[in-house]
Amino acid sequence: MAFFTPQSGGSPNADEIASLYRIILYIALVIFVAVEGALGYALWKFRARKGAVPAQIRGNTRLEVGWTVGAAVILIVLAVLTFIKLSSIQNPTNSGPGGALIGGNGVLYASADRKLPPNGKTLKITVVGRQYLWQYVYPGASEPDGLGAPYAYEQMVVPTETTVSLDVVSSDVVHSWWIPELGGKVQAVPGYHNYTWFKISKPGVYRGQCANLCGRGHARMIADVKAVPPAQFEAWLAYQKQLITEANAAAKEARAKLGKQIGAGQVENP
Ligand SMILES: [Cu+2]
Repeated sequence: MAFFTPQSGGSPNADEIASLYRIILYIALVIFVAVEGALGYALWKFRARKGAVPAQIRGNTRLEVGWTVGAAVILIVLAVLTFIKLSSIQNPTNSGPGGALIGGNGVLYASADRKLPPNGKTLKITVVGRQYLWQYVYPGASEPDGLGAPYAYEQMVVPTETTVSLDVVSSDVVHSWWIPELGGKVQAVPGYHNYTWFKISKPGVYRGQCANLCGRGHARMIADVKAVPPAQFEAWLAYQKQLITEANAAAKEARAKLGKQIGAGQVENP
């Protein structure tokens, strides 16, 4: 049945989407079989026979009221089920007991601008879509204006058992963030912030790609989320910070060198 249903297994919201899909699929299957069965039976039972004159029926109020009310009841049931499931799809749950240290290590952040789990703590990552690459900006900026934050491209590394909330934005055109096993698509629209979340219990790599045709390089705009134990995540994040610090130092040195060579801002006469 997995072929007919959405991918799931990576995060609770994706599992809820898949189970809602299944409930609707099974109800629809029962209706489909009943309707097609009745149609087939009527075709066979009342097929044309020589000399037979079919019954001439003009309407059946009870039957017509019956299938109108029946269809309405089915729709109401589906709508109620959907709204019941919707909250567990949209609202994040708390991090698990084995998640990245609950309070104290500086990677869990409260936030006022998105849906939060009951305890208010999530690891907040900004997902920036651009032609043709996904960038992930982590908390931990070294400067107040947000500069110096650790970041990564294409592969997002996250701690297991930790509620991760994503702030999805775009720096050029509309892209769509989608890792099927971790939940539904989220559009990255210039000038807007869209939010989603996931919580991965099994370490591993969850693959996806941009799901919105965004230009010539769209097919190459792949993404994956690598879930690792929290300790490994901390080490990875520290290493990213170190790389940025080193690159900044090297850039400063190179600038100083260039400045000495021809004198800063000077241009030779033609
Ligand atoms: Cu794209």
